[in-house]
Amino acid sequence: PYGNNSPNVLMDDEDVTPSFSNKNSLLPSRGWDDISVYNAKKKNYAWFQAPDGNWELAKILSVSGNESLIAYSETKVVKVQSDILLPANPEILDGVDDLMQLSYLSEPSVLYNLQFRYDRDMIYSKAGPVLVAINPFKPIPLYGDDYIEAYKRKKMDSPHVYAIADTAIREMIRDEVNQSIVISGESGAGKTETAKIAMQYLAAVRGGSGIEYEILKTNPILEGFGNAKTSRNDNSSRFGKLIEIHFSEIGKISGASIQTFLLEKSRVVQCSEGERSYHSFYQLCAGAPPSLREKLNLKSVHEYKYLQQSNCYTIPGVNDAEQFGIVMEALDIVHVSKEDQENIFAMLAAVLWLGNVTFSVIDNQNHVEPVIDEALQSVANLLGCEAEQLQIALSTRNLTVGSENIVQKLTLAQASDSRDALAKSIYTCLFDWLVEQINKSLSAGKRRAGRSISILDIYGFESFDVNSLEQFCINYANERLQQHFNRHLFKLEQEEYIQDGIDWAKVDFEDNQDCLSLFEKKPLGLLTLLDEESTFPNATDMSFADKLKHHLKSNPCFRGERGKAFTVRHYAGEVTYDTTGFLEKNRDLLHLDSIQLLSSCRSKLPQIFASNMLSQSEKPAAGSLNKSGGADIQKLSVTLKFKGQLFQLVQRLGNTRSHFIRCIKPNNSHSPGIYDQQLVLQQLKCCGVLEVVRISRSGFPTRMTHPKFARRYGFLLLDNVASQDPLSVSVAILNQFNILPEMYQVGYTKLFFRTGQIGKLEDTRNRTLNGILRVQSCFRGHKA
Ligand code: AD9
Ligand code: MG
Repeated sequence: PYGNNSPNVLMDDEDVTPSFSNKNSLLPSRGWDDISVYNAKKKNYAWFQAPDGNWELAKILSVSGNESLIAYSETKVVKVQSDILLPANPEILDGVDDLMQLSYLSEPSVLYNLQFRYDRDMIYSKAGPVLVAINPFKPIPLYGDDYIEAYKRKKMDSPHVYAIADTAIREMIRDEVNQSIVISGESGAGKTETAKIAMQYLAAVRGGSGIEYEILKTNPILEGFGNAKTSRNDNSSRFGKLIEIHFSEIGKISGASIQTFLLEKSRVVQCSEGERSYHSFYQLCAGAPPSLREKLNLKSVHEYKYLQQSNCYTIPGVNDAEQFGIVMEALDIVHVSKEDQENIFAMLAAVLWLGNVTFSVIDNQNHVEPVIDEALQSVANLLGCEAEQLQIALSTRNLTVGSENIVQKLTLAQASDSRDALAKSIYTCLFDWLVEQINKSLSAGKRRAGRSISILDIYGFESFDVNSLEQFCINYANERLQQHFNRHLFKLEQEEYIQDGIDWAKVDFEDNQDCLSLFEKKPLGLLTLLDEESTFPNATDMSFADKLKHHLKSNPCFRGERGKAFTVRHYAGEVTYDTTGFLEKNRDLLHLDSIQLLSSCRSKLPQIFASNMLSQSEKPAAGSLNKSGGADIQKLSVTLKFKGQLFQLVQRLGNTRSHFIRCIKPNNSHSPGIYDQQLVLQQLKCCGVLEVVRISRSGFPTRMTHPKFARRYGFLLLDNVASQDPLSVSVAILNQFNILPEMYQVGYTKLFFRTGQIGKLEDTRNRTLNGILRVQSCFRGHKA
């Protein structure tokens, strides 16, 4: 019963209390305070932004006029303007599962709540419909069969990747709608691990035919060929990935298909100090058995120039030789034949040996010719061509001028470029071909009858000291995905209101359409201008930058900078791009001579690569001359191809119900237990978590079912209510506490409150409870 001051209510904390068992041990330590004082009046606490930028929970010692005297960080006492303080949430809300349950959704409250949980290894939290995952940088015991079983049987409901995957399965089956799990976050935040955890859940719960095992085995292969050690992550994915997992009509996994985005090409031929090239090279060199070593004329990693330049050959805690075995086994499982595996390894070795090809000057015009040595000979053997053929392809260009065929010699710089371009092309073609083989295996003989769940693991927003075309593409992709995110969540919010019969007052929300238009507008958008400039043979990065400044100067999302740079105002913050290398990277040319070389090789893969490249080309090569005076294959430019992929991706996601996971990296030192507020805050902004909070705050963020509300606050009622039904009790409470009509809405099943309203009720509830406790202890004292 409600409204009869029953002390039973004291026990009834289920709805807003954090879901951990031993609550006392979890009380935060506030240093200057003992717990009883802390419990008594949380109201006297507020958030204060200390001079170092960090938010501190401050105790308000006194207030006079609009100034407050506050104490924070154990020893510091200062006088501040009261209006810079932000209200702190009632203690009952410390560590809630879902940030939306917080009465005050300010930045410090959100940060504190996430930290409170993180410190207790509760790395998953919800922000409304979004799952926030903070990288623990250590193994945590939250995974495996027991947990999978618990989530499957709904015995656990605390936020988890498993819960998201489970919801996706249920909704796919119940509503017959395809689902997607969109994972984002910055490098090292845990996207790839999270994607694997989701895949494991789907496989465990919906497997059976054995295909799920194949699907899981694609991970070591793609990571081997597409991941590398960077300064920010020892296992950094250098490509974006969408895996669509198919389900049969009876809801079992029946196959999958993988799409990859924009593999970082440049890493094949250059990487910075302390980083590594793709794992596959090191794995091969460390793990190849003697017969294979001999066949490929394989040396140790230290012998290859492409691998030498970064001065980093190993990763602490990683055994490349062992990994090689794992990748080989996985290749077996996805039905890549032993022969093809050997072909793959031959291409890796060819790339490594290409890096060792050197040139000697042959005339006084600085023209060069490759030295015929072990390196050149090895490349020729591995590709299946003659050394002379390779020599010619690397040092000359064939031009057709009119009806005449002219052979032009290359300078050292031109020849080195053409060598590196060949190495990069071989590697990216190999990667694409491998993905194609995997897809064949995962879809072999299967009809696509049922439904699907797609998992997207794609690079998050990037902003470095120097940002180039890669960041330009990545950030553009993030703008697109952010729009999908906004629109999707906004729609979900709207649906919840409508379902509960709430008047859908238009909630104001900010879109990022302006920034997207800056990229996509025709003819005067960043992408079109870049493509246009890329087709002019005489254009330079400077002329491109000038063009942007000329045409886009009045766009509010754009700012021209000194020299060759420009700044874009992204939803996640401003990024300044340096156009150096933009045009060349965007053109991504490979000389026709190199393609012809590959197509004339005896080995299988080079021939396939050449024909794939030719079929991708947009225009016939003849007549298009580049700076080095050669004929090039004019492929679809990098950005145009990427834009096409991205449109298709967003369209595909648009046809699914999306579930979002935002991964957060709590520190830059990859260490467990360190929570860097500024870093976390920056990411919460970038991945739109604060925006979700904001969208919801502009509506009615706090929701509680009628019975829960009645149970929780009913005992505070002064008058008995005629009817004991939860709705009547709830309305009586609202009246008694003078909650203004514009501050809440009564839905069919829930009450919806504006920010801060529950806080008032909680305060009264706490005061009353403390009063009751004091009376009780007094009473016990008397008895004794
Ligand atoms: V990148 O953009 O591909 O550079 P990701 O994919 O976001 O990046 P990744 O999943 O590779 O990051 O995680 C980085 C490292 O964090 C992993 O290698 C693990 O050591 C660590 N990690 C991430 N998630 C977990 C986890 N749930 N439990 C334990 C984790 N460790
Ligand atoms: Mg990754």
